[in-house]
Amino acid sequence: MKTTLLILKPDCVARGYIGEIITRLEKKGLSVLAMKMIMVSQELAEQHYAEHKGKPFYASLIKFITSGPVVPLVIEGMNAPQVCRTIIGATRCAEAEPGTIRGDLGMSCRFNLIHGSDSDESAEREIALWFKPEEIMQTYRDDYHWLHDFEDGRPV
Ligand code: DAT
Ligand code: MG
Repeated sequence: MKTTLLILKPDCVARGYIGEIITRLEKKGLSVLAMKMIMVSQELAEQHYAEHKGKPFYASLIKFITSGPVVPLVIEGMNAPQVCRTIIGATRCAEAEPGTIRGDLGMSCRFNLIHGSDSDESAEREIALWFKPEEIMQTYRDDYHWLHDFEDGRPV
């Protein structure tokens, strides 16, 4: 089991899709271990998007993510960072596969509804940035045996 950081962005919150997205995550078999609604400070936005500093879209990205309430989530599940990226879809919503969050719910690149950590390492860094350890709950789902099947220690 791994954890990842997702952020429901200001467009997602403003369009009333908090429930829709959390429902998709829960139905897939992922667990919400932490969740809150906050306004993002300039400092947190800059730390979170440090890898994009200097790119042409950086300033507008920071302006957007600090423009309204967001809902950061810590999500747990088997290979959670990778599985969540698959569920989220391609960065540009207009090009994202149908069935993905971005493919089903958006058209924009900047207003693409949701952030998901892009690797196990990013997930670890981003979770520490957005949540205190005491804000993160323990595993609680009781359907593990229906979601996962192993043979010789490997998932099948
Ligand atoms: P992702 O969110 O799929 O990991 P990313 O890390 O490459 O995408 O970029 C971070 C965010 O920046 C992305 O969700 C939307 C915005 N963005 C990326 N490329 C952009 C571009 N060419 N023009 C405008 N915004 C862009
Ligand atoms: Mg990214």
